[in-house]
Amino acid sequence: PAVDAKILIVGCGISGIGAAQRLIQHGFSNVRIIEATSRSGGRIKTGRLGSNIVEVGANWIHGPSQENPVFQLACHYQLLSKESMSEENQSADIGGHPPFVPNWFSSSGRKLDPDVMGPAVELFMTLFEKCQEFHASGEEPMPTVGEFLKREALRIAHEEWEEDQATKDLKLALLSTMLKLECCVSGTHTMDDVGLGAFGMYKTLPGLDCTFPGGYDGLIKHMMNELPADIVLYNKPVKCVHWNNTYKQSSSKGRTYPVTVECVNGETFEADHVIVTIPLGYLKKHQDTLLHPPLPLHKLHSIQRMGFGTNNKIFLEFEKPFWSEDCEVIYLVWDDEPDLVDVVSDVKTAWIKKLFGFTVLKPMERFGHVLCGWIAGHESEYMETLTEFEVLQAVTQLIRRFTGNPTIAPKKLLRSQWFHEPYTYGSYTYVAKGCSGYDIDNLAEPLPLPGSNSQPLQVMFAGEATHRSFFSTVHGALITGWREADRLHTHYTTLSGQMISKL
Ligand code: 6YU
Repeated sequence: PAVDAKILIVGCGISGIGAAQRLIQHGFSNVRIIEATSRSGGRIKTGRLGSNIVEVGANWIHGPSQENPVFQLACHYQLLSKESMSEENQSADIGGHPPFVPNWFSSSGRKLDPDVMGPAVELFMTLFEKCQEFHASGEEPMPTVGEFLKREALRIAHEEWEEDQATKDLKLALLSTMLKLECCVSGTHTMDDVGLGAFGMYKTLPGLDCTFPGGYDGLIKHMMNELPADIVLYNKPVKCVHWNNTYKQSSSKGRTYPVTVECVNGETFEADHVIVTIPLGYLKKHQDTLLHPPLPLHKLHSIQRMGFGTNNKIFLEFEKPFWSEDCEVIYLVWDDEPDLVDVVSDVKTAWIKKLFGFTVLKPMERFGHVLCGWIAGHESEYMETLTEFEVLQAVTQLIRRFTGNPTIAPKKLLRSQWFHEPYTYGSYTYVAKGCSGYDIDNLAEPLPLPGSNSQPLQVMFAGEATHRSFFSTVHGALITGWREADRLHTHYTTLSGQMISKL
């Protein structure tokens, strides 16, 4: 390979770090990462709630088993518990939905009966799995996941449920809660925005989802330690990537480079190749100015079509638990929602109704009594505009109402604000209504397009949004970084092969 090729990576999230690591392994020595913020890790962001380590961004290794490169690295760096690494955990195939032990509370302040609620959850899961099958079968009975789930759930409830109306309504209200949960999983405002036919493109890997006891950022630290110390230029937001020799620099001496990266502060960096790992949320916002010449139309359209939504967390610490000892997830069921809704009618007054419930941070010996509330969509984006105190008040009121206990008061709160992160603009990618795998391929396609006479692979694209089946995950992002590094390696190996054969 031409080890002196000058390569710039924009963004120091896991995909950018992965790309740098792989390029260096391939023998490229002229590699730099340009990062807008003062830290590496991007959407992997470990924070603190008092003395507790909490994940503001990515939470789990989804599908921790041998095929998952994040799991492999985490094992290599010894960052996981023995239990997470056990054969038993690796072989558990749970289709992306960990079997959490639930507690259900209703808005009238009652704890709900698991025997009554359980079958409603099972129905939801069965329908949800059905949604994932349409991709392979090629049919799409409805345009979106939300519409399909609602139609089928209401039909089955009407035809098969035999309880009294009040119990039926409560079970349907639980399905509204489940829809709100799926909004968090998919990172969307409503499941009515998620395309049904493409939904099954997302692939789950075997393994019981696990966390990093010392924080997800331990993975970032270990990976960064293996890179040259000065590889990252921090606090340098990139304004524009000029390609095809369109940036004329008076100071250019010696050889010329096809690409110039221009930062917001006016600094410029020249390169043979640039790997852009910027999140889709940022690309959507700056799609017209981030590249010069601008992105080709089909790429722009795919950026517009793909979905990128917000999912936020609200961590709360309590003196003592109001949930049962074995409880792993708390569902909040609104009595007045039997019509399967996953959006609120008035965001300003009712945003809190979008919070589906809480996961319990375990083990208790380490965390004490800490819950993580989950909220997606426009309601979540509105929550970000409120003060921490206002959020605390709203959540306290909510918990008091659902438990019927007017004295419960969280001790501490920490929430994420991913929509207001200027270099992310949301949480992660979903396949919106009308999207297909081709949109993801378009996003990942390097510039210039095939058939052009100019120098190939000037601008390349990595990041979670560019992986067909693992979008929205850390392992997906990592694989795309490696993919682009390998693409350059293959390019130069082929080139040198051609030169040798000419000699
Ligand atoms: C996972 C999980 N997880 C929760 C929440 C969030 C995410 N994910 P990065 O953004 O990291 O890096 C880009 C860098 O570029 C960044 O540093 C920027 O500052 C920089 N940059 C931007 N603009 C720039 C500019 N102009 N100039 C210079 N630099 C610039 N993933 O595996 N497990 O539990 C979760 C979760 C709240 C926000 C997650 C999870 C997603 C991952 O965090 C994310 O994909 C990667 O970190 C992205 O890395 P990257 O390098 O691409 O970008 C069936 C079905 C449905 C499908 N959905 C399945 C559900 C699975 C998703 N679950 C997620 C859930 C949680 C809870």
